[in-house]
Amino acid sequence: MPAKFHTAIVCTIISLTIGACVARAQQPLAAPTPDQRDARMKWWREARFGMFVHWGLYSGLAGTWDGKPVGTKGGMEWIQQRVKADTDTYAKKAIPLFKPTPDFARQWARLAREAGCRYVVFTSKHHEGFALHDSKVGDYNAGSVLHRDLVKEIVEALHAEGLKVGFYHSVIDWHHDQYAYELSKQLPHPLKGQPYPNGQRDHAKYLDYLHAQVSELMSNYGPIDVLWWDYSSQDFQGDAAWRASDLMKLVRTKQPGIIMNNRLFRIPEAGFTGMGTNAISSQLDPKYGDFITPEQHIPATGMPGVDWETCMTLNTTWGYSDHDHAWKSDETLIRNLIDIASKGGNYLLNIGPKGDGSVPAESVKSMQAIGAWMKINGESIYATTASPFAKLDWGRCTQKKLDGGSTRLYLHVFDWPKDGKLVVPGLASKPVKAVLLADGKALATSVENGGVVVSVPAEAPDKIATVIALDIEGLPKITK
Ligand code: H79
Repeated sequence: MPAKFHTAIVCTIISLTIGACVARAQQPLAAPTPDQRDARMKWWREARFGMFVHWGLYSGLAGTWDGKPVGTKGGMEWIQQRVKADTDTYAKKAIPLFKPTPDFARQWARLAREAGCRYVVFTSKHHEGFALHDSKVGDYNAGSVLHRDLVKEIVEALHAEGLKVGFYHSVIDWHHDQYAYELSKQLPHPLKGQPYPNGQRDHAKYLDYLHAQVSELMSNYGPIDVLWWDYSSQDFQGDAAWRASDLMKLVRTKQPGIIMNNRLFRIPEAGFTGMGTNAISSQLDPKYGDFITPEQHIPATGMPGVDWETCMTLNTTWGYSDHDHAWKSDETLIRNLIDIASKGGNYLLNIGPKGDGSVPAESVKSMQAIGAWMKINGESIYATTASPFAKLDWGRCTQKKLDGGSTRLYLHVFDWPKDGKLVVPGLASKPVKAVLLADGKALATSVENGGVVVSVPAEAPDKIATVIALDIEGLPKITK
């Protein structure tokens, strides 16, 4: 073959290949079909209960700055912003206090499994900007500072306990010297209102860094199940703020099965009606994310057709504080989990480990109490769907379809009946059998005007929530 001709063919092949690559890179990822979405959401919809972990440099500071408590309430993961510290001052104080023990991750993983959580979402980077992985595109990360890859340690420990893994990743960044905080009036930054200390900033450079770190996180730790973005404001969101569509495309290309929340955006189509963390709308176009995230708040009703997850603290802070003692009771936590499941949502419950990675004793106790309840009653939570009843005076209900077309209703009783009769009002379906999950004993059922009645023991077997599994014929028929 003449050399010139050969070169021409090679050039054509190269340019066709490059052309195809460019064309592919510019194509938006095809929107998932409903079946594809159902397939990737399946495990998450069945899981119902996850553990959130907020852990970073703020954890060692523990809510104290210059020897004084910064407050007794509220998010101490925001301490850098609360005391208005620039990143160097903050890092100098915080880094010496961040001393992870060798086996901290195993403790988290065991606790999550013991609590009955099916997945764990932890902070790969919070607003402070310190990344827990060994990053090659910066020096403010665990690899550079501690010579450890904490993300790797955590992912391995979670997998060893059979848990699904999620990364919480903050797009807000109080460290990076090109993060142009003046572009948003609404998003927080410790230096807000002050001129940039290093002259003009080029936000595009920060975005390159953000995308590069996310690319590392999506490439180096095997399959990751959740990406939990945090967060956008109405005046700074989406493509303009984060090149969000490209970022989501990058993630999905590397992790085809991952699910992501909606917080790269803050528009009604993406599930937001305003800036409040409870300002949620029950609409979500999947191009903006897979689920919406009411924060510190349980919606009044379910949101059929929209996947949602309430995230909540055990006291009032996400990041560890020595000064926050406002712990929620076991009753509140267990009933919250039930309430959320009865509305078809997930509960992502937070622990804030200390600077050495150990979990506060109060949090261990609470998670274990939930675990003890779940051990007996877990089948009334996992893989259930929302209650068919609009309201039940004595508690909540979840349900599951059984083989053969019947339905199991899980009756979660908060207020035990005094007369030994639990009335399921308006239930017109024929009862088949009823069982107390606490001891597996069968309970008598009868049909009385206005509903099905289950005969129950005089005393509640569980003061917090006793569960009765009531099997009925067919799908639930409810008359009021
Ligand atoms: O990571 C956690 C919070 O730090 C983060 N999202 C959860 C999962 C978050 N960032 N901003 N917001 C939540 C909304 C703003 C909440 C605020 Fe506050 C209430 C800002 C000031 C009062 C909570 C308490 C954060 C700082 C103090």
